[in-house]
Amino acid sequence: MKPTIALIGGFLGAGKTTLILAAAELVQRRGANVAVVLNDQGDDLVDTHLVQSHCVPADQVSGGCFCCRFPDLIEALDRIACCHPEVIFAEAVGSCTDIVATTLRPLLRDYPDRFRVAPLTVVLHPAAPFADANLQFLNANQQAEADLLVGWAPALPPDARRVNAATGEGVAEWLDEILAGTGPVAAHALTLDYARYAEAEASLAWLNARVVAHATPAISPAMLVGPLLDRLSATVPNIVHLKLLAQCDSGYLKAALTASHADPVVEGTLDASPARDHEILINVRALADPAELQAIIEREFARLPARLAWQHVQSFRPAAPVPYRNSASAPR
Ligand SMILES: Nc1nc2c(ncn2[C@@H]2O[C@H](COP(=O)(O)OP(=O)(O)OP(=O)(O)O)[C@@H](O)[C@H]2O)c(=O)[nH]1
Ligand SMILES: [Mg+2]
Repeated sequence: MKPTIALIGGFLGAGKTTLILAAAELVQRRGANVAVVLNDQGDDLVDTHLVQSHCVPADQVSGGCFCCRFPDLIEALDRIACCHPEVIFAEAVGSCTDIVATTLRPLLRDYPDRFRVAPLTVVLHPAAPFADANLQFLNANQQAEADLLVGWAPALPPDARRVNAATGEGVAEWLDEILAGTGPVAAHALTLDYARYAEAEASLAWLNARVVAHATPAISPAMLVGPLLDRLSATVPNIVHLKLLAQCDSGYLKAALTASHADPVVEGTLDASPARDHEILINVRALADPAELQAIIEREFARLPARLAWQHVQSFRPAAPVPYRNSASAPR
């Protein structure tokens, strides 16, 4: 049987991964195989490691969004086929839009024998609409192309349904609907000004890094990164979404900040015992200068009670999006 690809869009920090994890667990409980393909402008994705730590097979498309890296998406789907998934959730980059024209319709048109395609679900960010014009441009276009709008904020627009992955409310009903194959798919293609789109994405600084921390004496992940998160919340300007994953032999800890000066939301093995060696992944999206952002991150990490080895760090503004395909073009 052909696997169903369910694309999940929505703004940075809206709750895409959280919803996918809740839905993936439900699919597994129903006895079916599930897999996830993540997507980012950079490498070393917190989300990919988080999904794998929940025992869900995951692959990723990095270095650009699904639209610009469409062949990489197909390759990721080829690789993940070895897990025989019946359902594949694909999480779009949180700054990405025009997914219907550049990803969903090409999948429908060019791969009808390989995949079923579910309606495009867009998760509403609880803080939207945004005061910042660039963020709101991206957010508004993402919402405009949704087949289904879901959200978990206390107040939702009339055309959105309540789906709260944290409590489970509405998740099974939403999953049944997107897997039923009865609703419209890729029904709302945008007419998008790509110069404006590029400008809006480039207002963001994007930092992905992987650091190995060796602590003497040994320290628990919570004790290692707790104070770091407080300092990052206080010093990183205009955070849009900051994600951090600290892993060691005794467990992992994942933390998220969806605004500067906010309290981090933490999950994982909160009582993991002390360890000497920790691997820390950090992904930050902020309205900031990339060089300044990197300097702040390196300065705050340097205060950790551990010897650090930076494995990889990249800090940049997303490049102008150039879709590989769109619904009007002939296959290349
Ligand atoms: N109560 C509640 N909180 C949620 C829900 N979904 C997400 N959150 C919160 O929002 C934060 C961000 O969620 P993610 O799932 O990482 O958001 P995302 O859209 O995948 O973010 P990016 O991948 O960075 O674009 C989480 O750390 C949670 O605190 C939800 O359904 N209910
Ligand atoms: Mg995510």
